[in-house]
Amino acid sequence: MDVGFILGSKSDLPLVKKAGEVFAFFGISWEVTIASAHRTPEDVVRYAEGAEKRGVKVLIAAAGLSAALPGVVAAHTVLPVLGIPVHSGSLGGLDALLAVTQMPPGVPVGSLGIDGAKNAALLAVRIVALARRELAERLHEWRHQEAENVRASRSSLEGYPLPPEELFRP
Ligand code: RP5
Repeated sequence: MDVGFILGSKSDLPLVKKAGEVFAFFGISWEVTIASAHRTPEDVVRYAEGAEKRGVKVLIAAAGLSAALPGVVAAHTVLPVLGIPVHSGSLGGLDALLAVTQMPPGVPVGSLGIDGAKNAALLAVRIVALARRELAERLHEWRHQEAENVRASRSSLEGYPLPPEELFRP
């Protein structure tokens, strides 16, 4: 199992779709569960403690409001933990962003942006790719394709004043 994805609530489920698309593209094996740092703390601890032994390489934890989940997971494992603050509540995810980012020294969580599930998945792929050559090659191809997509999008600028073409030649 490459990646374990933990959601603080069923209401965080839409984030999984974006990550799942990335994992499917790169052929990453993953699983997803719902466990809350505040409502089912024992389940969070059991899952985090067991992940390394089960062969999970990276954990992703997504939670909103006073988002303790990524930090609690990181406190119970030595696996890399990526935290996704979820857009929710009166503060629109700012509370979760601060909670996920401001971890005490010694308990690291790699915080993504608010609702940053796609980047969390891509970062997880990069981590897994450190030990998998074919995956690293696929990441290179993917990055190249992304650049080509941006270049191709310039054709939509027809009718606008454009800078000289040679500025963009290698
Ligand atoms: C957090 O509180 C969850 O991660 C969710 O983002 C937020 C709201 O949860 P629900 O009240 O929708 O279950 O624990």
